[in-house]
Amino acid sequence: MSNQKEIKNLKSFSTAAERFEGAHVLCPGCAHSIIVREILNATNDNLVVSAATGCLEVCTAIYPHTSWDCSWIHIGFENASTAVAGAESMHKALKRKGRLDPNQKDPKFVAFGGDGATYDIGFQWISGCFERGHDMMYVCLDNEVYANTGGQRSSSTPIGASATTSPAGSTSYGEKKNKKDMLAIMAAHGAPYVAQVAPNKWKDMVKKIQTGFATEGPVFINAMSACTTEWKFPMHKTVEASDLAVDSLVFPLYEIINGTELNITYRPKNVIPVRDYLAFQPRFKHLFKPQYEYIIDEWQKRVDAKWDYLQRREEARV
Ligand SMILES: Cc1ncc(C[n+]2csc(CCOP(=O)(O)OP(=O)(O)O)c2C)c(N)n1
Repeated sequence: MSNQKEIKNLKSFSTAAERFEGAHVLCPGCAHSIIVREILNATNDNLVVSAATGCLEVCTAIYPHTSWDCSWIHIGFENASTAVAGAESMHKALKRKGRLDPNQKDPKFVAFGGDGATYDIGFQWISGCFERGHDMMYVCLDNEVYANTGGQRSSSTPIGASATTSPAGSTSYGEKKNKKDMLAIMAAHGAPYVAQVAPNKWKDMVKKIQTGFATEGPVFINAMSACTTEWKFPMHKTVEASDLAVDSLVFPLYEIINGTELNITYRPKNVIPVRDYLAFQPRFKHLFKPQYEYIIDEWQKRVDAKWDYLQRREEARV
């Protein structure tokens, strides 16, 4: 079982013992740091953390400084998952051989990667860890772009977004493909727990992280991480961008248990149109030209259909 922190209110949560210190050079307004703080603040357990190459890693470990007040390793772009899986296996083996203090609680093993590291380049390693059933949590900081290297598209980049390798211009509306449904793919591994979270819905997020830590076996968390630099909204509007994402249902919040039981965890009182979400982010501004309006309409239809599907899955429990 995990050593869960009691969360009374936002003030007590935000001032809880810090294991992710303020000293980092992430962009002002970057959601990565909010998400990581929320995750680390959700537990009192010892942590073994790995970070794939990406914004989080380069900005939190500039030698000789570190933002991490816990065991932490930077590993290759592709294998943050296998690094903590290896540590978890070693911990198990040492325990079995009686070489660890039996009174010491087991640590939690957590890997962080961006969407480039998760949806694309590290995917086979993550899939392997989930197939082998390691007792670990993998968190994708999903900013829908390879932010650290200048904003190239990933398979998480949504259709119509202007990214440096899929730029909008006189003959292009930007990215041509729909975002990959990573949560469905990870649930299809039969993982005991997968969930989507967003930092603005912090209570929902903490609950899911605590559920994840209390779960035995591999846990996948897809965290929406609004990127002020690549989504091009003002840096003080990260929470507003995140609110628009969850209230438009572009990024619905739900969890899937054992690959089957689906629970929707946030139902907006007033669902806002997808176009309001898009209008907030200049990476989509060209979609408002008359010739590209159809992309917004199609997007709205997809969001409606997905929401309908999620609700039917929730009722059917399959
Ligand atoms: C195998 C490999 N390919 C490419 C790179 C170069 N690289 C380093 S960080 C990065 C972008 C990371 O993007 P993402 O995983 O989405 O995380 P973000 O920076 O957006 O948080 C790239 C392409 C690398 N270090 N290793």
